[in-house]
Amino acid sequence: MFAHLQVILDGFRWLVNQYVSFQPFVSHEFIYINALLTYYGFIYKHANIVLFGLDGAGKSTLMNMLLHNRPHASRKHRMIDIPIKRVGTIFHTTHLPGHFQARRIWELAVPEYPKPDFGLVYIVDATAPERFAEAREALEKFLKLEGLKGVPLLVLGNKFDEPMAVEREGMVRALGLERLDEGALGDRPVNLVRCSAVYGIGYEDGFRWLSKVV
Ligand SMILES: Nc1nc2c(ncn2[C@@H]2O[C@H](COP(=O)(O)OP(=O)(O)OP(=O)(O)O)[C@@H](O)[C@H]2O)c(=O)[nH]1
Ligand SMILES: [Mg+2]
Repeated sequence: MFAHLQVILDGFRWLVNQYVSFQPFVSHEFIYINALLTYYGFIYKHANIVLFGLDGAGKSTLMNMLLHNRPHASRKHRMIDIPIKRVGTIFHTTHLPGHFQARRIWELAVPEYPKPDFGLVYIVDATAPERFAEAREALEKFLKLEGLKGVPLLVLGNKFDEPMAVEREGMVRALGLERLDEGALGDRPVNLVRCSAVYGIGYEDGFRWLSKVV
């Protein structure tokens, strides 16, 4: 029943989005109606996000789940401007590689100056506390970029299906995220959500939060 409603709602959304994209002129009423439809989730909001994290954190697994609903996809997907529809928002996603050498190119995914519709998703392996210091260092270095000033940051504590996964508070402390709240690395909305990319649990809440703050 719920699945049917979802299909009908998606169809209606599609129609409304077609109508909106073919509007020949923009009036005040049109902008007002647009805002209203976006607020109630009938028009997709657009946001650009960067998905990054250390090697092995679970980026590819998460992308496969988001795109194909399977943790391991046989098909390769592109890495730039991947549209992911979630919670009334189309997240145009750049998926960055995580191994040490590749981290040098992370900054290429960042605009020169901060953009209002930009967001960051940093994925951390919650079962690898021995790598939290490395994850924190890589994150702090990245957040110093001029183009990321004030940009919202969603941290996904991945693999919480594993019994040895570190609790949320432990991760917040180890990654220095309380310091972020205090504005130590620029005033930005920050949230840490635990998830399991393999089982498809938890990250939906994170994307819901992100869609509100970008
Ligand atoms: N238990 C568990 N394992 C996971 C989860 N997400 C990913 N993994 C496993 O972690 C390993 C690394 O996952 P990837 O998705 O390849 O990691 P990545 O971030 O893309 O790594 P790089 O491409 O090397 O940067 C794989 O063996 C996954 O199956 C999860 O939520 N739970
Ligand atoms: Mg990968």
